Amino acid sequence: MNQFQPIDQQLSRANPTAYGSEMAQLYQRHIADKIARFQSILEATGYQEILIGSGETKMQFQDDMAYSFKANPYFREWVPLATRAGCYLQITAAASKPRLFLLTVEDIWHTAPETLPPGFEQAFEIVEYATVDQVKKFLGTATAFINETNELEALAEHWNPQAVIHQIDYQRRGKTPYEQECVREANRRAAPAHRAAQQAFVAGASEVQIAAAYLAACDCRESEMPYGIIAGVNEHAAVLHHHNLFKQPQTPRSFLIDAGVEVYGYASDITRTYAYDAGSDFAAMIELMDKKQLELCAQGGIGKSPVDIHVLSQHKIAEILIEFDVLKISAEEAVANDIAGAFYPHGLGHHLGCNVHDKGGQLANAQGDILPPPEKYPKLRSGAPMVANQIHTVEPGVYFIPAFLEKLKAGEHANSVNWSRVDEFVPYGGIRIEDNIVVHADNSLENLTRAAFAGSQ
Ligand SMILES: [Mn+2]
Repeated sequence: MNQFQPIDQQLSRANPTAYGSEMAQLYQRHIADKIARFQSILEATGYQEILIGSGETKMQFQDDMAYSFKANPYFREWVPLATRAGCYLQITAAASKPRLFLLTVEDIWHTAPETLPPGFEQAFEIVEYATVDQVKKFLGTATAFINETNELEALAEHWNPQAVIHQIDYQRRGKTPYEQECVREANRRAAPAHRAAQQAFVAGASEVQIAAAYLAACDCRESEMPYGIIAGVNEHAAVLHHHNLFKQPQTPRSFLIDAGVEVYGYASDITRTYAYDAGSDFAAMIELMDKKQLELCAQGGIGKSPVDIHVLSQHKIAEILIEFDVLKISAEEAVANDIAGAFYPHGLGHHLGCNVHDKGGQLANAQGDILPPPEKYPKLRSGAPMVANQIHTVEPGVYFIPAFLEKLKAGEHANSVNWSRVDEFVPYGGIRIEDNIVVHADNSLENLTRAAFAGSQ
């Protein structure tokens, strides 16, 4: 694939025009679906209209440099203009087409702002404006205004009203076919970049060089990543959010990369782990983790509890540790006494969409009541039963984290662990494998990530 094509041609790979028009059609249906969902939000909350701002460019303190801009997720779920500041979208009870306000000022310093992909503009009545006073003239009387800043001077109670925010988060759990395709494409574009990163690791590159290889392969700037690239070589694979990438190359043993791609404001979120020596115990442990991860992926379904599947994943991690002679107890004991948790200190997964950690995973209802995580697993991001068309990540991990191991060694369960085996695995850091799964309305499961890797071979 030619890496140096604009995004719409890249999206189109095999047949650019056909893919582009297919996406435009999916988008029209997406907007029709969102209008219907927002009509019921207006009814439920008593507002006449909702106005969503994309946000403002932020300047660095005492400097004339701006931070890279990213439109907020409430705007991005409607409009794929992730890098365009100063836009507003107006959804009213009366109008069939939402009104999209685009800030249009003469500017010789910057290249022209991002525009909508071909065919997408039909979804809106587009109004170009230069000052917010012009936007204000279009506003009705009962407006909920959603934006980080309140330049339209909405009354405090109507600026980001929680009742509306909860409703939006709740409806967003089920993804439209267009949203699913965005995340699917974000997986397709990430798979070859993951391979490029793996090759750079095997060649002995530094973490910074590996990240550069990833960016080059998906033809993105770092500011376009849905989240900072995590690229941990050797012991760094045990640092769950290792963003502070090292410039010094290391003698390669193990490599964990957690990185996605963003397509039209939607993210993929993918983790892979590699061993340099294919004959090592660590390589065998990755292979077993891969098998267990696929078993966990198969557990999803409408009405299923992510908490139950997380508890199951704790058992599977314990089984891996037993298999490799790290634990000397049963899986049941390892989970009951939270010994497995010392090697696997995070949740199994989260909702995925235009937020990498999409909101709504803990919502019991549209009124914003929360289903709190169980006391034993306070870090779980999703407790609510799965719904149709939800996209979930499945990302079990096993790590040798010195701080946790020291606590375990000093505690009452120290004898449950074979410490010489632990010492052998510490230099490899850890393993995480993460896929993105759609729970379809017919209750079938689609693994977007495995399909993307299979398709990019
Ligand atoms: Mn994730």
